[in-house]
Amino acid sequence: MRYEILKLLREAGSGHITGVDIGACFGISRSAVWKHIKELRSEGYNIESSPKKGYRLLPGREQLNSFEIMNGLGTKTVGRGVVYFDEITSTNAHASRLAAEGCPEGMTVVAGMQTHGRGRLGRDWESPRDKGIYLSVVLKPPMAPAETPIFTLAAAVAAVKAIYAATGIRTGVKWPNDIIYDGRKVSGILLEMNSEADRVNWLILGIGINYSQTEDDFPAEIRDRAVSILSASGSGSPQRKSTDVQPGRLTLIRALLREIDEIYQDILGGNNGVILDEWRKYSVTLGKEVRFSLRNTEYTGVAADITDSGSLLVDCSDGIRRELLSGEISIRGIFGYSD
Ligand code: BT5
Repeated sequence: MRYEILKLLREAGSGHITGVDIGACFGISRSAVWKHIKELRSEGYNIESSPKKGYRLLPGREQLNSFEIMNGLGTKTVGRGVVYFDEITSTNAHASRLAAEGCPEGMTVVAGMQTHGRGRLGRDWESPRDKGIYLSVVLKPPMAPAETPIFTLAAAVAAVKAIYAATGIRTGVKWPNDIIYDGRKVSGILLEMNSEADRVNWLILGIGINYSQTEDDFPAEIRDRAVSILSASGSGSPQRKSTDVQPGRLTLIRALLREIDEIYQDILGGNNGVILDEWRKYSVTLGKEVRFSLRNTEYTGVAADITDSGSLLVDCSDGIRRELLSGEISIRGIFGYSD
């Protein structure tokens, strides 16, 4: 209810609305209106009250909550339901629980911090309070498990586009799940799946974006390989449009949900080719010298292309073209691989 009142105040712009009028809109008493106003204020909304004129919403700090994320989002699937937590273990873990309980497709979990943010293969994702974006989306595509790797690449494309749309910063994708700015990781993607042998039950698409960390906010082990949006935008880099004002996390989250939604509709419509082409466009991987290990053997080669299913093709120095379905690569010049 309080967010309905907020909506009304927002629609009134710089005008006032009396408690009586608000109460009449929702069939509640003036004192009930006052209770909701107090709650909104305690959340951080700047609401002026004048005995004669009523209430008025004044500009204030950006608020992150399910209402702000969903309001007027205009997506078909993603973010149709949003739950927001100030703190959670892991948005992916919570989204999995919601999916197991039968939540609708598109349900999105967003958090202000994660105590056990997950990376791939049991690794951690550093998720300090209010300094990053931590979100997970439940998807239920009608497809086989083998077709799902495209989702990691699709999410990477969505993240690059959303970061550019919201901040003007140009990032790139490192196969399979890293978003890179200036050789450092600004965002990572974690795709988790629950499936039968031949059918996906649900996917959890988790995205973490470093938003406002300074170098000191990152643990020493990753300080030289991690970067945040704000430190990137402060660098005066030519990779940034010069006219943009600093957006908040809310703008970026909404841009991200819209991009994921759009790309999800592409996947459902069988338009993987569009996604793969965009991925190629944003790639910092293709054409580069890469190193990887396969069944305990180290290889080097040149990343040649990605396949329709999202595997990486590498022309190895022994003359053989190898296909990587998943896993890890090092790219010369990124994350300290320089030998
Ligand atoms: C990833 O794993 O990059 C996937 C990260 C996904 C995080 C999101 S946040 C919302 C959702 N809920 C979750 O619980 N997770 C998802 P991986 O490729 O395995 O990279 C992990 C490695 O990146 C770590 O071992 C560190 O070396 C490094 N790392 C950890 N935190 C980082 C950060 N904040 N920024 C940059 N690098 C980081």
